[in-house]
Amino acid sequence: MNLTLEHMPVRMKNSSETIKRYFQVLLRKLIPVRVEAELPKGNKRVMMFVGPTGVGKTTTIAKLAARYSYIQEKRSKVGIITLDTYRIGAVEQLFAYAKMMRLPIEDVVDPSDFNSALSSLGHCDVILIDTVGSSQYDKEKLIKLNKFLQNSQMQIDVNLVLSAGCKLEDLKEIYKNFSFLNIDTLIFTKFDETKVFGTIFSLIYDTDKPVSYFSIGQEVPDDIVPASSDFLVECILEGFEKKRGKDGNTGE
Ligand SMILES: Nc1nc2c(ncn2[C@@H]2O[C@H](COP(=O)(O)OP(=O)(O)OP(=O)(O)O)[C@@H](O)[C@H]2O)c(=O)[nH]1
Ligand SMILES: [Mg+2]
Repeated sequence: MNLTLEHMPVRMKNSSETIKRYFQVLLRKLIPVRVEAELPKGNKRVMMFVGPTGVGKTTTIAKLAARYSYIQEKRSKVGIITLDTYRIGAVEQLFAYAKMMRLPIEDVVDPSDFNSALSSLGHCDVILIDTVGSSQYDKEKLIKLNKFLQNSQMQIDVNLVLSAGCKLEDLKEIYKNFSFLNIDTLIFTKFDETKVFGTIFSLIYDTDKPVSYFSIGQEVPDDIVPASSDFLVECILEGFEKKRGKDGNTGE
């Protein structure tokens, strides 16, 4: 951007509005976005959420479960599966959300039981699968996760969940080490905890993986927006806080 500014005609450089518009037009075309209405592989949405610890996988699932089953005009039958049976309290977190929303939920410990859980939610249009958070360097956990995917009789859409505040070097390492799971789309969380959005932009641009959602706070179900390049570019140019003030908090 600095280089572009240097070479810009003086007449353009004098107007901050013109500069902003110039970069908006330029940047918005550079990153791939997955439109929400587009169904992932297969006829249903069977979405698995993977990623490092504490990035907001479970919270994102709770938001999307509400979004797909109650908020969107076209209401879908939603079911939930959790593979995060490893830690004390993890299953209860998602069971509590499912109970509140009256949605069916299954927990699966062993990869060989995964298909029967998928079958028992066969009547659902959308199945959201939570997984245990894993360091990108914890090979054992990642291999176990892959066993679930390999055992599955259904096509699974793999969503890599990443925190917006993470350093670019770490984001790249996380992407690299999770990519053997065949990532379909990226989700970024914690927009409210950073002021720097160029890192996210760079990762989406470098990996050329479409981004599908942005999580913009802790509130379930409100703090999630379908990704758009306009929204991200505006966060880069103006910051998230300012945007929140201007448009309410959705940016939609
Ligand atoms: N500020 C902010 N907090 C968030 C956002 N999304 C999730 N959180 C919070 O981050 C914390 C961790 O969220 P979880 O959904 O449990 O994260 P997780 O990825 O499932 O964590 P593990 O299962 O432990 O790997 C909770 O306190 C959430 O409320 C967000 O967009 N912004
Ligand atoms: Mg979790």
